[in-house]
Amino acid sequence: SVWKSGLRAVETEETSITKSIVHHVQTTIARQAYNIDEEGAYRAIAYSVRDNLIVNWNDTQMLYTRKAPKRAYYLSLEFLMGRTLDNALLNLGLKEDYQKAARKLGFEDFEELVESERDAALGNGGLGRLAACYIDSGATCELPLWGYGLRYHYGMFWQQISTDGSQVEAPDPWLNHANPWEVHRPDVSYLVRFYGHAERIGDSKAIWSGGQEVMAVAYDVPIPGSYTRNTNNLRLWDAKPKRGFDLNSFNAGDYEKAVESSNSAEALTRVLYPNDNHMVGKELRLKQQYFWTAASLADITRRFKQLGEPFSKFHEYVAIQLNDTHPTIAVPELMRIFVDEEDIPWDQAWEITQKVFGYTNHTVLPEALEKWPVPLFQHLLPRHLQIIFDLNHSFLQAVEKKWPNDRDRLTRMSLIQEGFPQYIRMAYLAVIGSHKVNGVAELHSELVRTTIMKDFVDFYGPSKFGNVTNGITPRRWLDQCNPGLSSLITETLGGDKTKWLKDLSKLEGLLSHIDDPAFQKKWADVKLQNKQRFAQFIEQTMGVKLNTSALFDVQVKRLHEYKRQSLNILGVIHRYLTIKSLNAEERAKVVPRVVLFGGKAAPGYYMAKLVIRLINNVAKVINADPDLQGILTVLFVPDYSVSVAELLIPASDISEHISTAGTEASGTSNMKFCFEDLRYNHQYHPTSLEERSPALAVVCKVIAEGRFGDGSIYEPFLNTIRTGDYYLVSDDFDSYLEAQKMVDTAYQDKVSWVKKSITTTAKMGKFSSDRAIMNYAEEYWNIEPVKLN
Ligand code: 26W
Repeated sequence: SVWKSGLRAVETEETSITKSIVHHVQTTIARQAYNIDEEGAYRAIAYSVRDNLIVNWNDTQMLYTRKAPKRAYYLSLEFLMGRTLDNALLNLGLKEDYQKAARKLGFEDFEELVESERDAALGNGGLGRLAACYIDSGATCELPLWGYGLRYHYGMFWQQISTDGSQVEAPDPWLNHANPWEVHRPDVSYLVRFYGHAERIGDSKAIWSGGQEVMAVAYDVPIPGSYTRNTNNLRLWDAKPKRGFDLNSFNAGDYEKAVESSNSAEALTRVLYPNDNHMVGKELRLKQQYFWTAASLADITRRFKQLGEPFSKFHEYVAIQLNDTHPTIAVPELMRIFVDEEDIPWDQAWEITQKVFGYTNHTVLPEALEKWPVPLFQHLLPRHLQIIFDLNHSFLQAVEKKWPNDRDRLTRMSLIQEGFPQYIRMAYLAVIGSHKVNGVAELHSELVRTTIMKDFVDFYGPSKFGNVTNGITPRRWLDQCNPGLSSLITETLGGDKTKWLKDLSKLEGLLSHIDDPAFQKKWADVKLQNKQRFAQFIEQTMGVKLNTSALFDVQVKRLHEYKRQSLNILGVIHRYLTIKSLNAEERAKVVPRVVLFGGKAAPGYYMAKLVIRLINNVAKVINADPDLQGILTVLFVPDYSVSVAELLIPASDISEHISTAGTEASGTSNMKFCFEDLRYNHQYHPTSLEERSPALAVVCKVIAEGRFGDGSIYEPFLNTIRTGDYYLVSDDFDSYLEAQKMVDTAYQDKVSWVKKSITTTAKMGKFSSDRAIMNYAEEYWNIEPVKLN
């Protein structure tokens, strides 16, 4: 087979793979090989694969230590990894061998074993999944790149749908099952301080003492590259009380209080905050941010010190990327380490700090921009507040020098938003602390430059503000989740999968086959098989049968008003009413559709949850109506996750990206579907709904009248459209329906549809996260590949 020779694995030969699995059955999970269920088999296989990863991980880290190249660190509060086994096997090129070994042990259906793994759902949506794609690409491109995050004991909540159609949240205790993919490192630990007091000594230094200390302990997750031995590290921090429990309280005879204090330390990494694109100012969230950032910087500086180089060279060995503003406290924290702990003069410390950090902005929505109240900072991080005020002072002096007597500008640009209380603007702190700021798509980066950061572009000049268009990993999102398409591509492009999988621009080679009817047929067959695979999953989990010759129309993403799932479901109701008004003969001509929704709403987001409820109740009515059988089916797929996406996306014909113009920073699932955005120009009309869109007025009336259950439930939602209509649903409704008609027409021409599909895939090369990560490496981090042989 393709690529065994490069692997200095513990066991690679088929017989030794079997041996290694049996070994883990008998020792690691302590069972008998003849008496093992699927979950046990999965775990034994996982431990066997992990042995290979760890050998490669060790060799990679030794190489990095020996060569001492500049390294980059990706600080992200979220890593939405999904499952690991299948991905690791494919990256190692060992999937077939393990499949055979599993068969020998009596497990015929390998996919079933793979599916007994739980998702690592340590992220909300786009930002977290992007981080996961980027560390895959970092390893594949052989870059010395580590991720730093938090080891949440509860990942993204489990979404259930109650009988009335509403979202109900349940916890996701994913670590209750053993996690073979992490390595606990009790020897890698740091104390992180909170509260206490900061006492200035001299004009820039201070001593911060007292308060609470919490222990950060490392858990390492090996990240294998694809068809390379390079294996990088994702280091996740877990919180532990400084000593098992508070000894003072214990000695004072207060056992309960002692245990309580240990509880409060562990609460730090208890749960992922389930808010996406919406800032909620919880103290515990700020504690998470500082805990993770401080531990990561302590680890990074300790590694730097082992090089024996002076701190004046820190930025020649270290680049740190801030994934949104969540880790921005790293800026004053690095200053604190330099100035207070390493005795570096303030100005020099600031120069180095700015060279180290880069900041990526992922949203321009005002409600998502992080601002923390000054009193909270004063209480929790008194030394950092001093540093921020000092930085702000000299920054505003520089602004004043450039634009004398421009008070408005000073107010606008200050790190501190005035008021009662004052707030710290984290995005501004990230900008002044970084050498480079970027948005995540051309249009988004332009909006960053011309709107939220305009004053800063004027101050620093435009070269500080760049763009890195997001990307997705073709390993997970093509090869792994769509094996049928992957094989077809490989056979069409000359038989070596690694060629296109590691250089996605090679997909353009498909275009020369686009007129070949045999190729078109195979392409369409793959889609049909993917629809059948998905339909089977839906029948098993939801008991609904899907018409696999229908057009599969998908909108999967977090529920948010700006993303306008509302526009979609209102359009579905319009379609339903239209079909109902047709006679049988006309109905037979309608292009059949399966409309699929998926996504979670933040638990406190009332309007988003109301839209979920509406979608489910519309689905109930439509799916139960015999007139619509096989013509229109609507489903809300519960608990949308990475693993559900892997089944659903390959089955789709179109994907809807219908957010209000300028609100979606990039979108990355659009790349997974390879279908274009539908974007329009909007205008605000202060006129009645009937005037703006008679068609929408009818739809709203039907909802209000109770066609989908008690209409009064939906009044608050209907009112957002009738009055104000901030998200311009009524402005776009008619042209949205027009676009949907065009889709129906286009779908009827099967050959041209398949050709569109082939073209879309062929031109996806740019959207590989390999291209994106190399862009960061070259233009933002100045790091180079270090290949392990
Ligand atoms: C503080 C609360 C909070 C939490 C998460 C604010 C903002 C966020 C994220 C930055 C939101 C997010 O995931 N943004 C998405 O980032 C993706 C990756 O760049 C983009 O593709 C999406 O368009 C953007 O919404």
